[in-house]
Amino acid sequence: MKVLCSFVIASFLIVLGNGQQCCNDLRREIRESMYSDWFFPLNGYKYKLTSRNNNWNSARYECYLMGADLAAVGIRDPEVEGILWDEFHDSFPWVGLTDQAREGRYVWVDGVAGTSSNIFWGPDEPNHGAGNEDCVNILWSDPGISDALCSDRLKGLCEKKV
Ligand SMILES: [Ca+2]
Ligand SMILES: [Ca+2]
Repeated sequence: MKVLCSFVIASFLIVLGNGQQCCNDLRREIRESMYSDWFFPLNGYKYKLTSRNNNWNSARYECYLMGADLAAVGIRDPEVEGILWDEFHDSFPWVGLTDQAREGRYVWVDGVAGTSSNIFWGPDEPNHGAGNEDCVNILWSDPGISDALCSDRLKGLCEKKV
């Protein structure tokens, strides 16, 4: 199995190695992923949890210190969100979405307005289940995201361009 996987990856790299401009970014991303502790879903971004549990704002700051921000681009894409859920839901980390400025008006940390076509909530979310829940994390129990108290202490899911 390992040999087969190596063969498939090697073949893939050879195909990518034909110099086509379209493949250069992906090729670089695959190479970098081999020597990195970040997670690469091959969407042009990489992902990593913060080292400590913290409130939403402090988790975001820890991402800044790594040249990143809380995850937004990948969480807006249902396919990538599913991959990130598989990888990180055990830690149910913070992501880059909040309605702290105005209740019910969700804004992504990169400035994109949250809408029903770019927010993929988990079942029965958002529900203000513990009170005034204004910050968003990956839902532990089901694929999707959830509103939670911004003061909850969770890891942050950081996102950085490759
Ligand atoms: Ca809210
Ligand atoms: Ca909730």
